Amino acid sequence: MKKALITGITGQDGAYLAELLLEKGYEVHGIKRRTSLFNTQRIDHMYEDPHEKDIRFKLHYGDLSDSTNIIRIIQEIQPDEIYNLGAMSHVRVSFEEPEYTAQVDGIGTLRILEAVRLLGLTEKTRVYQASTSELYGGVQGHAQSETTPFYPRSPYAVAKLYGYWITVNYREAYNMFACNGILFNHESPLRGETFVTRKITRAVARIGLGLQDKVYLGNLDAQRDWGHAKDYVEAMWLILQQDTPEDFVIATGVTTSIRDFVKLAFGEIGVTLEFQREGEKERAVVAQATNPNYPLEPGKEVLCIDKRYYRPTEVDLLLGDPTKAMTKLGWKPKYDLPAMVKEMVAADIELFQRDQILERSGHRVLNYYE
Ligand code: NDP
Ligand code: GDR
Repeated sequence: MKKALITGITGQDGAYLAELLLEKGYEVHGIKRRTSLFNTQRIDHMYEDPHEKDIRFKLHYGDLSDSTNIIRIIQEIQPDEIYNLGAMSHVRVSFEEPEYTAQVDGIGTLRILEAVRLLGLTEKTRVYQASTSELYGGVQGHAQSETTPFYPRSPYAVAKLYGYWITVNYREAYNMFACNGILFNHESPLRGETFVTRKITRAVARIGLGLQDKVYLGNLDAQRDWGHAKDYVEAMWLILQQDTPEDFVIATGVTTSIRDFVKLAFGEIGVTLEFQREGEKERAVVAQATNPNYPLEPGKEVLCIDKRYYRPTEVDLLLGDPTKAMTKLGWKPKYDLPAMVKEMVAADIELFQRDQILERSGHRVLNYYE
């Protein structure tokens, strides 16, 4: 039985990847951080009582900022594959926590690679590094591929640039099977609530159900190449199953603005929007609402801009060229954007219908607008 270790197992990708590897018969180990409240909601359905025998899903306390802990865990597990998904993954927050981001996203990657080397596992253990389209940042004007030069535009992207190159360096210096997946944005109902897609689908559900008045967003002109996390974790696994270690861009090859994502998401509850601009200010109001379950009044303001969500340096457009992955890995996404938006809005409606019931029976339901 193959053993895999996943850092970031409590995150969106960690949860989908753990599911995939369990399905494939792996013993799955994950590193979770100690938090004052439980942080395992995304993986609770896979939980197995550690007191039982022969369990295939095991969690270990750990943190990418602590090398001794990383070395101990890797020594204990002797994994065949490590997926380094743990990161401070929010681009805007990285401007507020630049040093921590560098520690975890940059040096954290080194800690994993160096642990494998020190423990004499370079021939046994394959390493996947979660690299990102943010590496391209300021490179605009054409589809970004494995040969496009990088131009990071945030502390997050600069930290990930180190992670990318240290992975390439360990591959070349020590002949390790260490690979970068340069993944473009990927989303799902498990996406963190403060990333723009999930923030929008949550808001659509809540506004439709009468639980929220409007949503505040930042730059609506940015364009992203959005795929589904379920498709993308499959690519991670494929990257580590090849005969030779290589880096791959994983993307859909289609880019969409935030504004168009908003329109698609509101479309899911039968609401058409009119975007209005007055000088620098932009807002969106309901033009038409056709679904009687979500009876929003025409003219109701549902979206405003808050400059707080702008970034000191923005990445205006990301568009990936997944030709290499499609040809060499045989990878092909199953979801397109409309199908993914449909799934995300439906999941948030289900989630907030539960909140509606709780609210109606007198419970206070928390809402985060960030
Ligand atoms: P999430 O933010 O959902 O998950 C991040 C994970 O990292 C969580 O499990 C988090 O733990 C963990 N983590 C954070 N800090 C530390 C730390 N100091 N030590 C150990 N673990 C830590 O991210 P995604 O699942 O979306 O992304 C997975 C990886 O892929 C990340 O590295 C991200 O940067 C990268 N990536 C993501 C893309 C995307 O579009 N989703 C695109 C390209 C790359 P906790 O739950 O406790 O917070
Ligand atoms: P990104 O994702 O920065 O691409 O990083 P995010 O969803 O945060 O932003 C995408 C774009 O939307 C614009 N935007 C807003 N963003 C947020 N979060 N909140 C808002 O209110 C808002 N309004 C507009 C942003 O300016 C940006 O242009 C994600 C993360 O998963 C990274 O870890 C990963 O590496 C990259 O994708 C690929």
